Amino acid sequence: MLIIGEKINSTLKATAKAVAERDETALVDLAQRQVAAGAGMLDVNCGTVEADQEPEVMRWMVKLVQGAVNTPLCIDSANPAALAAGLMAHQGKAMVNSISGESERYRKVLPLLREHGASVIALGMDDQGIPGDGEKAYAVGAKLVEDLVKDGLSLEEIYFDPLVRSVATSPSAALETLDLMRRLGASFPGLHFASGLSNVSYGVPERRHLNRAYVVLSMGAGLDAVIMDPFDQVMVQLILASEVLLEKDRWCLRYIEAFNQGRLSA
Ligand code: THG
Repeated sequence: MLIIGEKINSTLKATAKAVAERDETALVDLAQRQVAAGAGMLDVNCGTVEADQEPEVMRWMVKLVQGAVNTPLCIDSANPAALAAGLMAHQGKAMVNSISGESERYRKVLPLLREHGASVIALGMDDQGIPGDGEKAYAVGAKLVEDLVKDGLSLEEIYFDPLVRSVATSPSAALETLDLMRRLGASFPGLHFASGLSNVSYGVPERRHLNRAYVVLSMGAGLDAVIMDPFDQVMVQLILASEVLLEKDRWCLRYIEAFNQGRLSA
């Protein structure tokens, strides 16, 4: 499971402050602590700065974070110019968050992926928005994956995000997402799946329990990347345990490594 740490995102108040003040110490600390907590990749998003400054701030953040940790970055922006600046500054194979089946987004992001050899999170939506029913969601997802492969990406470079809705307003939302991942995974062997957790539990108290159960169930359906708070060590422990049970961590090697680092207690 690829844990993509979500904390270097200026929608978070503390991160917005660090970005606004160009506080390198605070951002380096956030990067290093997320990696120590189990993140294998870090999302970098500075979407709250002025649009005309976003490319320059993204370039600065990518260089700063890559100078502090060895993990690759997930360059996250709604602004293609900021994605381009981040990719230009990035060393090694980056991930882009995100492309989708929306025609303008697709047209603007695809060339960046090809130029920089980046992998990508592909959001399961198109010009009609997020599909409302399972059949439509499969059709939109399959078309997006087929288009990306036709346009030169390999299945291994695509992380499909099924965009789970909240169970508070859609009781079948989690089940539909699991079904979508199973179906797309069967149709496209090698395709990866990524998900954020901010939506599934929206509007429900003590969200962390739902988020943790959702990740475990999703791993059973093929989820292999998650954008999450790595400081939720219970979540990290459940992920490590699920990898053993799903034979993704044969002989418990990573589980025991985490134990030896003292990361399985408490
Ligand atoms: N899929 C993809 N990208 C995504 C998401 C996704 N990017 C955004 C989001 N979902 C993942 N990133 C975050 C970053 C921070 C928080 C949640 C998700 C967060 N928010 C606080 C909270 O929920 O309590 C509120 C802000 C604050 O504390 O200041 O922690 O699904 N492809």
